[in-house]
Amino acid sequence: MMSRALQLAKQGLYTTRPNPRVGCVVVKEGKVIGEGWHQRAGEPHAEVHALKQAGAAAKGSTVYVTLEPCSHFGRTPPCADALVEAGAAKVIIAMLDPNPLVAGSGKKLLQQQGIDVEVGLLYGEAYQLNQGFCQRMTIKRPLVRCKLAMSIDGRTAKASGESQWITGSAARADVQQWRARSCAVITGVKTIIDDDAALTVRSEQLHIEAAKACPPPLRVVVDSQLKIPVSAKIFNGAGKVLVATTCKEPNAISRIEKLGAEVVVFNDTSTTGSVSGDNSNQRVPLDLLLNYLAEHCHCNEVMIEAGSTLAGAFTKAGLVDELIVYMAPVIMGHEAKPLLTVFDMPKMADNIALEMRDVRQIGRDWRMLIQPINK
Ligand code: AOF
Ligand code: ZN
Repeated sequence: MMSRALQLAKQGLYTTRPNPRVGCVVVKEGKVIGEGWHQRAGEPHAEVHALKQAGAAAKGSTVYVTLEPCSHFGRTPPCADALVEAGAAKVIIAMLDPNPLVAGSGKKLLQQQGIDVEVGLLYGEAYQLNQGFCQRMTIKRPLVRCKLAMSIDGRTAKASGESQWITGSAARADVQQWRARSCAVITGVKTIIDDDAALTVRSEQLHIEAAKACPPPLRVVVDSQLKIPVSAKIFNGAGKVLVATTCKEPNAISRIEKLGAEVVVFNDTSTTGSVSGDNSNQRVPLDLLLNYLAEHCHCNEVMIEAGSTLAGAFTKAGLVDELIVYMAPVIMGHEAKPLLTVFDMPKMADNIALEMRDVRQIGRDWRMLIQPINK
């Protein structure tokens, strides 16, 4: 029953943000009498849909829900109250809600009303589905995926910056599904200058139907000197644009704001976990950028689609939760740029150890899902 609830929750993979994906199953005498999942922020929660389907029969039922029922008035009223009113006898919860507005109080409310509550069934699966939401709530950082494409000789762009295209159309369409589930896509100003990337979701390339309903992701450019050209394609596509900079020059800032983009000025901390986006000395602090995206933009999952310098800096700083590496059967040559530019690692002991989580062929390329160990 909890597997079914998780399956239902996954139907909201592309659309619930910034809310978590949640599924619910109402069971009576061994039979499913109601099912539901949270579809979109602002709309009813999973429990409400499932209880509605069950109707009066929900009295005395057992309810399986993938996240602790809420106890607060947000955009919608508390689900814990709805469960009490419906007369649920038992509620089985996969994981507690890390949202400080809930965090155990939904469970407590149910118990105070005499409902039998169990927590932890299929916890691992439930956590994985909402890892980004959980990280935003607990460490104020979204789940960070870094997408990279390389040749078999480990190169990601020619010395000139040219990189279109290394992978085939099937791999590039696969990237679109990852974009569609992301709250934000992050790049560097160098990629904007070299590729004029729009970083939008191309719905014609989405083969998963549900992904087509995704809200357009926020597009973020790391540009410490505000060198982004006003003619850049990114200013025209669907979705908001945020430019992260260390430049405080009012004219340079208003030039970008006039295009409808938000400019966020960070203090240059020049720590190792930061990068300019254009090889200059000024540095946008990447950890603070991620904090900003979590706290102010409610980003649960973000995807980095950048060149080797910015991708390397995020990785070296330990800010990447998952690398998505596409490897194309092509050789790009010694002069071409490496997959990741990471400095100051002279010894084997300096290596960043990773683990392979999944490898599969997508069209003519290979896709590897790689995670830091212990993540
Ligand atoms: C549930 N069931 O299906 C979901 C929950 O603004 P609201 O009212 O939509 O509340 C959003 C918060 O509710 C969200 O941050 C999370 O803590 C919880 N999500 N809770 O009982 C659901 N989606
Ligand atoms: Zn709720």
